[in-house]
Amino acid sequence: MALQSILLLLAVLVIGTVQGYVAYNITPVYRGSKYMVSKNAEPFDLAQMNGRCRGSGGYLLQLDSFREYIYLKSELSRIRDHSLVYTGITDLGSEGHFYNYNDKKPAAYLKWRRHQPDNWAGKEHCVNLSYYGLNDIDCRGTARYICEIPV
Ligand SMILES: [Ca+2]
Ligand SMILES: [Ca+2]
Repeated sequence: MALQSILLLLAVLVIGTVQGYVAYNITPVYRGSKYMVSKNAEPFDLAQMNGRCRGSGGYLLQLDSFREYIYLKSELSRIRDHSLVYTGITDLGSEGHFYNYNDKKPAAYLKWRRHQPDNWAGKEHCVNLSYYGLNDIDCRGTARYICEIPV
């Protein structure tokens, strides 16, 4: 029994360190979607992270309404996560016109933080979500991200 326990522990450790393994906080289902917030900060890449979300049947977060924004705020608060998470909203290639990376449709709802978006230094084309709202930010930052999974 002890040996089995040790083997199980080893298996968990090995699987946990395999490249590409990502741990998520997963929210309850809300209005037809659940949300997965990655637990670890890492260098962000729009295509790569959206690909991971797609691998789970979803896409990087698209905000559709004030209610969805309020729900996500409360969930981030519940999992004690007040830091920044990248969304799938971007204005890459169309400065000032924000759209969803996954489906390329215009962003349906944008709840900006005060004084944002500012396209600071002319290089902020991704969007992160915090408790205080959205902010445009450099796509090459290091942070976590949030997937939306229709269920
Ligand atoms: Ca921009
Ligand atoms: Ca900004």
